[in-house]
Amino acid sequence: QAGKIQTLSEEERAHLLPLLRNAQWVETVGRDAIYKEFIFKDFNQAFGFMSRVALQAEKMDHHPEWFNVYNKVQITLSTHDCSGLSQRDITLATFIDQASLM
Ligand code: H2B
Repeated sequence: QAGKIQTLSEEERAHLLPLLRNAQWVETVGRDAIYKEFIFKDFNQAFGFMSRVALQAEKMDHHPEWFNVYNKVQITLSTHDCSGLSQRDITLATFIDQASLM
């Protein structure tokens, strides 16, 4: 219905999930979410990346679940408002991949 965020349809998943997999995002087991691990040169690079993602997440009002140790950042994306994967996760994943290359 209009105005309410929806999980991705089967058709959208069939199209999008292979693209995400190519970009090293994987579907999580037991939960409708996607996951990716990023490795940087050092903590400074990792935290610079996290800062770029944080500003965009706040702009989108869509926030990652993430875990950082030194140069490693593990990210899970899912939409709490619909208890699953939505277009917002795809949009944020695309931004995150770009931000990881800067
Ligand atoms: N982030 C994520 N990942 N999923 C959400 O459903 C979500 C969010 N909802 N950030 C937003 C905030 C909502 O709780 C606020 C009230 O707009």
